[in-house]
Amino acid sequence: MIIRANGKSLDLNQPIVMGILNVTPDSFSDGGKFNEIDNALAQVEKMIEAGVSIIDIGGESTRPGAPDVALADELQRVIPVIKAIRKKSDVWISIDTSKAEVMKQAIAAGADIINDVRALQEPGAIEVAAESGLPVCLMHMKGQPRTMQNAPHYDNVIEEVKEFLQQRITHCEKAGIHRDNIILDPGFGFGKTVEHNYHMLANLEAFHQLGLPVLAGMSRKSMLFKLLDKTPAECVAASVACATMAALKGAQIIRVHDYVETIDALKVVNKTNQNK
Ligand code: 7PJ
Repeated sequence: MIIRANGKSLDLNQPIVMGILNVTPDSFSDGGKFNEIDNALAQVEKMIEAGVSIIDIGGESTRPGAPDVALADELQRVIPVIKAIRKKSDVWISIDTSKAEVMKQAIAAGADIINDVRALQEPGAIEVAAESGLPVCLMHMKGQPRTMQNAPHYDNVIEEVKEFLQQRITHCEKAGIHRDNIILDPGFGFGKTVEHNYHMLANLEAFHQLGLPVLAGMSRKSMLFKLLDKTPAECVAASVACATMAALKGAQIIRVHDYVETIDALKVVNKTNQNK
């Protein structure tokens, strides 16, 4: 499998790393300040050097319990950063947003992938994505971030997530998004208990039945820090274990905070796979 955007192509025949860029503004700013942009550029340079394939930039916290973020705030956090990266590098950039206007401005600033935890269900999003011709990542979420962890229930989490993703694929294709431009994500931690998350990881192969690339994001999430009774930052080794398992189960894109450690682990996975 291969994805293409803006004259570039990305080979998905070996698992690649999507590195999470932290652009949360400091407490005295709404984002876009010089020192914040400088810090983002320094992080990106290190990520590229280490072998990260995609830089994921998000200005909306979708962590459990997080409040909604206003459009103006989200724009101010991400657009100057995307512009600054694009001035220096043609690295793949994904924009982690659900808002059509953020997508539009991010694309104009040089983003390559639309990564939407709401799977293009917000007003105007599917149209912007279709118009752009860019790859999109459709993620499953049950509920909304503020309340999604309040006793989520499924009769069969794998089947229900697959069913949702299949419906979104159909909607996207009807809206003019080419099937080759769709990436799927079961949405670890988004309206799922610890048990649901491990059931999805244990059965990750099931999502490949939809015939599209799979993205997995488990880095520092509650399925790890609740299990281990640690803080998210203490879950580096556990996050790498998840990335390794996801790669062994065929996930094409792994979204992580700890890119140095994850890239080492994936090199070992790839070397092993080449010796089958
Ligand atoms: C994900 C994401 C994920 C995709 C976040 C966090 C929450 N996008 N954005 N998949 N998670 N595609 O990193 O803890 O799992 S934000």
